[in-house]
Order: sequence, then C-alpha cells, then structure tokens
Amino acid sequence: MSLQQEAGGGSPVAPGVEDRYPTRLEHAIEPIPRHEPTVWGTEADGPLSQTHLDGFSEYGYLVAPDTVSGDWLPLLRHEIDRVAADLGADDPRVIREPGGTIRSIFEPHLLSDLVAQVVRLDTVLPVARQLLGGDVYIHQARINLMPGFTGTGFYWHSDFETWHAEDGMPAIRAVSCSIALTHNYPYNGSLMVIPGSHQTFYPCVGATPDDNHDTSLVAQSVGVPDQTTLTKAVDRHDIHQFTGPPGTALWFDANLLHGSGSNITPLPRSNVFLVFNSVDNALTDPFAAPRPRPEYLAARGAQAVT
Ligand code: 6CS
Ligand code: FE
Repeated sequence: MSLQQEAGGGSPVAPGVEDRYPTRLEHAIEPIPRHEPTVWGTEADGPLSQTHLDGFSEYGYLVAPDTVSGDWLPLLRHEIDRVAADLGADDPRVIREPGGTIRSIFEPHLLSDLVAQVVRLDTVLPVARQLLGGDVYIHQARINLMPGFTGTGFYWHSDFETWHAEDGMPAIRAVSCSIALTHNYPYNGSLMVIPGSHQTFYPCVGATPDDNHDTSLVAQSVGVPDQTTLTKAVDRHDIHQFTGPPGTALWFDANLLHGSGSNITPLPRSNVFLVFNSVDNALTDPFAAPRPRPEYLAARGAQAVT
C-alpha cells in the first residue's frame, strides 16, 4: 500500500510531490530520521558563535538572554493589552481558554508596529537568517498568554508535524523564537523540550478532522505522538525546561518535541512567539489535511522580511 493510500485523511499528496514525512496515518510506522540539517548558516554569517550553532544543532534549542531590552518590555506588555482590546470579540485571531480568558493572539506583527520592530531587532532577524541560511519570512506569529490560576498548557508535539500536515510546509527549515514577556519559572507553565528530539520525525496516527484548528489551538489531539513513543524519546533524550527573566528568548527547531503544563500559580506567563521559515521552503498544499489553514495561522506569501 502506498503512503498516499495509507494516509488517514485529507487530500492525497499531489502526484509528483514527494512526502518525506508521512503523518496522520491509519497505522503507526517507524520514526523517520530527519533529512535536513538543523543549522543552515555558518559562524561567518553571525551573530551566533560556533559554540552556539553546535549547541543548537545538538539540542535543537538555544536560550538567548536580553533578546528584547528592559525598556521595551513594559511597552510591549501594554501593546498586547491594546491589541487584545482592539480586536472584536469574535475575531478568529483571538483564541480563548474554555473559561473565556485569552490564550493566544495571532498575527501580532501585523497588528502592532512594535511587534513588527521586534521581528527586525538585531538580536532576532539575523539569528533566524543565520540558523536557516538565508532570507526568511514569518510563517506564523502569536502572543501566548498563559494567565495565572487558569492557564492551561500545550500537550507534547512537534510544530513541524502540524505545519507539514495542515499547512504544507515541505521541509524542516523553520525555527521558532519565543520571547518571554513575563518571568518564566519552573512552576508557571514554562516550556519543556525534549533535547535532541528534533533529529527524528515521529509520524502520528489519526486523520486530520475538518477545521481541526478550531479545537487544536486550545487542546491538540491529533498530530501528537503516542505515550510509548514519548516515553522512549524522554528515556533517550531527557527533558529540559526553559526558564528566564523577561526579554530572554528561546530559539527552537520546528521539529523539536515540546509542551507545557498548566499554570495554577498567580504568575502569568506571556510570550511573543515568532516562527521564521526559509523563503526556499515555501508552503505547498497540505500533506495530510483537507484544505490549508487560514492565512493568520500559516502565511502563504513567503515574502522575505527586510
Ligand atoms: O497549530 C500550530 O501551528 C501550533 N499550535 C499547536 C497547539 N500545535 C502545533 C503548532 O505548535
Ligand atoms: Fe508548539
């Protein structure tokens, strides 16, 4: 049986387009070693040192303190409140917790000049270009607001798995930059990663339902590895947790397994989340979903950020 026929649901991959990362399948298949490099640029491209590049390549993530300087942080936090207040109650870019509090706001870089400036900071855009080896564009941007007491986490997943299946991202040549706006402690729902897991693609079982994003952005149920797979991955690689003061960035590879627990502390955890994709990795048709997701979740233009 061909992979196309085996695929659980959604549009079959167009003839002639090779799917090197089959997922959303009817039956489990073995994990697939990553085909692409993790770091595409060199030390000479700057600003990251060879040690930083080697660390990113091995672990799939990098912590960058002072990515946004202290004087910007109150402005940014204020800007997020403004953006949230300006958006209509039923704007699809606003994702809410079941209780009604805001969980994510998509496209903040198009709603706020300040966030657009963050994208272009010397501590941000050149890092994305260096890691991905050339021009990049914003595939997705969001603000994640995990409120105190009621914030719920994100179950373990690889972002690339979703972007490949539902958005048609062909290769693993994208990187996320999550910038802390509040202090990330070990106890307020901060991100956990499985270091080194970015070297393996874990195909997932289960077809993509129609309009999966209506629910997956609050609680992801398809496109997540099964418990046996996660147990083996953690046995092999361990878990690291991202903590740090506001202004710290976590850069992580699109295929790194990560997740977060709930936040029952009074201390909110909010982050600006920017996903850079190489202009040479433009989206195609989804590999395992009936139709592409909306533009605010997955930009189709592939216009280089300048
Ligand atoms: O949907 C997305 O693009 C991202 N959000 C979730 C909850 N999982 C996949 C990916 O990280
Ligand atoms: Fe994610």
